[in-house]
Amino acid sequence: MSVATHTHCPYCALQCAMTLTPRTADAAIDEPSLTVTGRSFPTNRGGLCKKGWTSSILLDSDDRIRTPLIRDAHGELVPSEWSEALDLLAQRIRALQDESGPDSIGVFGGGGLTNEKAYQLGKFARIALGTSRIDYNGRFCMSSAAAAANRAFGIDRGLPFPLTDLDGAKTVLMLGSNVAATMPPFLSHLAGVREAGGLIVVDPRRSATARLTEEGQGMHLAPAPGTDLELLLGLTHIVIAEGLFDAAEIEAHTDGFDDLRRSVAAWWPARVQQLTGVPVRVLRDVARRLSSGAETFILTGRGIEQHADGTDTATAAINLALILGLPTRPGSGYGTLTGQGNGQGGREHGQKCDQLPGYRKITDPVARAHVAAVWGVDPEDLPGPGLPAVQLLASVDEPDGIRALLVHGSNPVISAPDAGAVRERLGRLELLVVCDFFLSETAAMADIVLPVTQWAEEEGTMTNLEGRVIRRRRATNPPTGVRSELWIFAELARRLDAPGRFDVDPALVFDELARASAGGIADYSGLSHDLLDDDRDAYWPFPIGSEGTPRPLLGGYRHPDGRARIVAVSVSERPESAATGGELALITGRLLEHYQSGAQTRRVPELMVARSALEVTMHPSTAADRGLRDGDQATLENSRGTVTARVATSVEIRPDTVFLPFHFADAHSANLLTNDATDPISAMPEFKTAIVQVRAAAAH
Ligand SMILES: Nc1nc2c(c(=O)[nH]1)N[C@H]1C(S)=C(S)[C@@H](COP(=O)(O)OP(=O)(O)OC[C@H]3O[C@@H](n4cnc5c(=O)[nH]c(N)nc54)[C@H](O)[C@@H]3O)O[C@H]1N2
Ligand SMILES: Nc1nc2c(c(=O)[nH]1)N[C@H]1C(S)=C(S)[C@@H](COP(=O)(O)OP(=O)(O)OC[C@H]3O[C@@H](n4cnc5c(=O)[nH]c(N)nc54)[C@H](O)[C@@H]3O)O[C@H]1N2
Ligand code: SF4
Ligand SMILES: [Mo]
Repeated sequence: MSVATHTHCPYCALQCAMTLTPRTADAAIDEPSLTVTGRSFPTNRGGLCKKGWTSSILLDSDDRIRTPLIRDAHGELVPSEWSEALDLLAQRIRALQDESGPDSIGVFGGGGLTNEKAYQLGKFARIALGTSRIDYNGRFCMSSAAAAANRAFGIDRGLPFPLTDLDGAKTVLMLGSNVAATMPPFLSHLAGVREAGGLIVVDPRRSATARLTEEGQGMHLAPAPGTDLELLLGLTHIVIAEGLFDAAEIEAHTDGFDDLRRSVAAWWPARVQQLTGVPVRVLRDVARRLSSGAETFILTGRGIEQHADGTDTATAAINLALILGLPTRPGSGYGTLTGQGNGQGGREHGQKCDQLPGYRKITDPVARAHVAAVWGVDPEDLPGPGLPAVQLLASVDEPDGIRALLVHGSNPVISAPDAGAVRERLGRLELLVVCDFFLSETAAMADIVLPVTQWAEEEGTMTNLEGRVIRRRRATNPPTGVRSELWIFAELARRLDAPGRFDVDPALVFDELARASAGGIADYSGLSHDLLDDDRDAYWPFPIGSEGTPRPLLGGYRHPDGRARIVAVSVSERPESAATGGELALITGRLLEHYQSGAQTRRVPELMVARSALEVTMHPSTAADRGLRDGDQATLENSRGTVTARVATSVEIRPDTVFLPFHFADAHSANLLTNDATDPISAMPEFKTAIVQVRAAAAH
């Protein structure tokens, strides 16, 4: 292939548009075989971050797995033929299921899979394996925001408006999101609000995004970690007490305001200041600014969502937006910033344990009948709801739990909470199968590893953070020995005598997905690969004959009665209580240079030069109290694990808080310290705050 290919970045949900061009004949031999250039598109406006620029390097990486690997009698992973690996896998699945039933096999998917792969994985689990035990890493990512949006609006489309709507904003409240590091080209959409002095960032750290509020461009609020719910209840209290809400909108389009009013009555500003550390004056300024009537957005990120009360915190943000009338006001809005490349599509097509394609509920008889008809099976044969991610992984230890796990697009040994326990559990599985391009830390533990195609080697679709469905295009041939996941599903389905079709051509799988989604909340039935090939603005819902829906809430909320639900929420006890005796709150998050578990970006030399080792950010006074200085090695410890990191002192973090990114492995893995307590509604784990002791590392 010699022509330029228009596609999108393999990493995050901004899905920046890029062009891939084959290396010219006179290029240096160490140049990647495909050159990346940014492409003009409404979301990224030609911009890319470092990860995007360097993404094509991994296509040529020497680290790629090029044959299936099977663990031999000596415990070594050895290369095998595809037929041998697939025969063995099918035979072991059958044996386990004969003994312990279909639910003995678990499936763990990912929000980076294309819509086609995510759909086919859900179908494969339900009708080829017949298991209910499927969930995915989006549980760690978007589940709290999704649960809150479904409950309030009757639809979970992360941003229910195009990103370009933000360009005209006068006020943007960003809660727990650090887009300057996590989606750099996004910043072009914040230029207007910064100019207007209205960017308000809520983060216990002075993050790169919080710094954008300097020089009169906005405000940075640094509440104590995990007190965002208190903060939001306090802001809502002020809006109600000062009569700043939109009474007509509340009356016309929402239910539940009276409960909300009662529930925030006791959240006086002084009390909120005491709990969060945010001054009353600032709380009042923010509440008034949000109520000014100008173009205003409330946006949430993982900082407020990845908590054991994440759904309620996201709900509190939505309630505030609802009483200000933002979601239905053109030029204003509420949204959550979806993270993974296909974090939006990945949560619509059936990877979730309680879900069928089209964002349908697996417990709904009508949904079951519709999807079963598309799949050519009896609705009675579809399993019921399974277990969400943390509980799915924990079930390894239960009598009727999973005995095998198939992993597609995740590296849970690094990215799951309480990762030490997760590693032990995966070690106790009788069969661990990982599909990946690289021997990730999870793949390295597997009994069978199957090498799959990377983004530029396959066709497909992704749904970006705006709910816009875009085309991923093949720009190069995969290395010999590597297969597509769709092919793997088809081959295994055949060996397992599965009913229904398992197409290998992504365009055909998309057509089936479209039919399965028809009439569902996330309706893709009017779309096809052909139709998407001209880069049209295809926002779902996109039923047959429609032009798509860029702003699904402007026509009314999506509950059957067209009204939004204001759900009064209250503060519950934190899984780990306030720091005493020198304990500190550990918050976790991301660095610009690395992506997620780092399985990909730790293999990019340029990114490793920039960031190769784990650093713990702490206040100079916190460091000094422990006899630590910049550059020293520190040990972070709690009942779950121990991590070592280089100390980076910074006045840009609260003295009671330390920060770790979660991209690194072994003794540098932040998740050795995190808590797997989960949100009762979304099953989101408490990634963002854990309690740790910090001391100088023993000298070697
Ligand atoms: N470079 C890079 N970009 C990415 C990714 C990546 O791994 N690397 N991953 C992608 C994915 S999947 C996702 S989900 C998104 C995530 O994107 P973001 O949500 O922007 O990322 P995080 O760094 O996880 O969290 C954001 C901020 O939350 C803050 N925070 C921590 N605890 C709290 C708290 O209790 N309250 C508040 N208010 N803030 C808190 C952290 O200090 C951090 O600055 O990024 C996407 N983009
Ligand atoms: N402490 C802490 N932990 C966190 C978070 C946090 O903020 N703090 N954030 C959480 C969040 S938001 C997320 S999204 C998770 C993400 O964490 P993970 O689920 O571990 O995500 P990745 O590192 O992207 O793992 C993807 C793996 O799949 C491979 N892969 C990529 N594309 C494909 C594909 O198409 N098919 C297959 N088979 N493999 C593929 C990659 O090579 C990589 O090994 O981490 C969560 N963990
Ligand atoms: S912001 Fe996200 S989509 Fe854009 S280049 Fe960076 S990683 Fe890729
Ligand atoms: Mo995520």
